[in-house]
Amino acid sequence: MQMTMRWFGSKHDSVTLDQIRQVPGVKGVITTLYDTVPGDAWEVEDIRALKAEVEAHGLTIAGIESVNIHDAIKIGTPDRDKYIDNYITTLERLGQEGIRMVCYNFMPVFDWTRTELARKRPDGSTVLAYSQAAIDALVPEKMFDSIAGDSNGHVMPGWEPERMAHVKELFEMYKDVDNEKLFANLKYFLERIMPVCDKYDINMAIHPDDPAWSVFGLPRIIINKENILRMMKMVDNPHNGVTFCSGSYGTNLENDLPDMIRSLKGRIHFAHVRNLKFNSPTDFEESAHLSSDGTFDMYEIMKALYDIGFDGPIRPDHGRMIWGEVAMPGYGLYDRALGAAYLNGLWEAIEKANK
Ligand SMILES: [Mn+2]
Repeated sequence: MQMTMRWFGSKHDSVTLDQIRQVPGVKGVITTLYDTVPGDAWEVEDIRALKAEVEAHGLTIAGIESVNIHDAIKIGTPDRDKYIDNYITTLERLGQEGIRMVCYNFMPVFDWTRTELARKRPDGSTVLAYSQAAIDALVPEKMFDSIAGDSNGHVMPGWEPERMAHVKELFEMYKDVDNEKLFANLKYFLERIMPVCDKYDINMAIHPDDPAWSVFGLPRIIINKENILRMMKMVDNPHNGVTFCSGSYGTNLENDLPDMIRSLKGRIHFAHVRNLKFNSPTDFEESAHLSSDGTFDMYEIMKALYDIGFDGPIRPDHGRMIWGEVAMPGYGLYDRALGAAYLNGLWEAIEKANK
């Protein structure tokens, strides 16, 4: 595996490349062109400038998170091909710059959903949290305000104001899209992009839906083992793979994370590893990465990745906000650095125990 950290670009991130470079074992970043709009083709000069900036700081781009998918593609509207053509152009340009892993998601309207961005824990740290009861008491249009009002002035990934201004319209556009239709639209998209992925050896890594169940009645398909195996089989190409995100699949306690990892051998192209602490099956918060601070056995998760020969980029995921840091919720430097060090330690121990 290759340890990385997510970086949103110098215009948007409070964490610098120089800081990331000093985290032991981190040689690469996962980044994106944060100012692009879903559906547009990325400009060659912008990709080159991003790459040059990262490399000037002694790091490499280990992959892109994310190239977002235009709603027309997810809904399957008649003009979707235009947006898929643009997506293919972006992949081509990334491939030509040597970028081999692209993360994306296929969630309607909302990206990940949390009901609190700064829930206070007993030790004074704050974390992102989710409570189904809070969701049930909320109308979708209010969701954006609650996310935006709590984000320390940052635009949260997947919660861009331009899209969220049209939440009501988006809900209307998705009204005939059920799980089957969403699967069919995903298949259509994947079949069209696989040739360019084959040509440039680009691994597509779909991020799971978070939480792993329907929110506000919207369809959700990338939620469990059965569905991801279905997705692998419906476009059976090694470049059609997944981002294994323990914190997203883990929202559903029925998902056996190490078992899911083992069933995806050869198709996990990117890993997000973090822990959750459950207060009830429908109320959880993002804990420190350490096993004993949350609900998951992080050793078993890393061991499963080791056992399937995982060699792609991995990153610590959302961290707690600690030590007075002010940053994008989930994306401060300190707790993610602790997470990276811990995951590196687990990996070294697993590696040596297996020699
Ligand atoms: Mn994730």
